[in-house]
Amino acid sequence: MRMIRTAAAQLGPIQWADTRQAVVRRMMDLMDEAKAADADLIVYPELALTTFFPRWYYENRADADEWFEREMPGPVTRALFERAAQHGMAMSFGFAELTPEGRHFNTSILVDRSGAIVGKYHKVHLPGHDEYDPARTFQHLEKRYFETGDLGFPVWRMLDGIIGMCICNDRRWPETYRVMGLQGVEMVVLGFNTPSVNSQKSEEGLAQRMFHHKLSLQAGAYQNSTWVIAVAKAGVEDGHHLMGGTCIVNPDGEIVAELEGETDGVIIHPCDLDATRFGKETIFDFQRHRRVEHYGRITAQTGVTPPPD
Ligand code: ING
Repeated sequence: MRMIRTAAAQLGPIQWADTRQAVVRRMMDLMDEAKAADADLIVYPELALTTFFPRWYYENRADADEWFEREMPGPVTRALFERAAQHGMAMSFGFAELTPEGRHFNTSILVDRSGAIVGKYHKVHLPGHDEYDPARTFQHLEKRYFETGDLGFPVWRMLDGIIGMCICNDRRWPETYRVMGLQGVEMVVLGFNTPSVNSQKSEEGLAQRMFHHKLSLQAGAYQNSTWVIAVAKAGVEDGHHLMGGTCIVNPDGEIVAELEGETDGVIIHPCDLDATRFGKETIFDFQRHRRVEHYGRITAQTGVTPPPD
């Protein structure tokens, strides 16, 4: 058995006015709670250090740079890395990254037990729009503030297994899991900030959102025989409601742990990486069963090409 005692550490709302220092203190409290339960790895949400600022429109995009981190660890987050190293706990969290070259990404990192950053991911599937859209009940401007991820979907050997990352909207796209599945991924960790209502379809509320969220996680886990750890930033941020749904999904696609509520909280589950073996060696033995000669459209075209009339 290759066991990773995994902590999914949900954050409740982060208001515009909340400082990064206050958020890091909350993250450290959750880390201490996870340590008390002997967790080996702690997973935090997407954009864990700030409010979900892409809901706000900035005429001048540079004005949104206040929400970005220019170094990681930086002056405020260093305490979190030090606490993780003290605990000997690996961690993953998301943040807005402004690189020295001036590039903007919705980023997540993978940090080993010594506090060293061993992996970085830049969000590929950016939902929403890049100009102000008056037709929407609220804005979702990730395409305005972030570039499309440029690192693909890498995986890393860590904690005696193969671990990959994705971020929020990525979880809705089967390609995300499959590209990592084709690298042998045994655990996918992800954070999300998901509005509880659809800004373009007001009748689509929380129940439907939660159904699609879990459907996406469970399918990705099952179809690639991998663990999936999904962690919410939840609750009402300056009047905007983000849904919860933090959960741990096993390689059979079953939700084995779920955190109720929309506040700071942590759930722990012993994830046996060897539980991925049966699926990878039987029904989803890609080498034996996949027929790539028929999959050309998946990478040859972006949009839909319907049949001739
Ligand atoms: N948030 C949402 C998500 O993918 C969204 C945006 C919600 C898109 C529901 C489509 C449907 O969970 C982020 N941050 O991607």
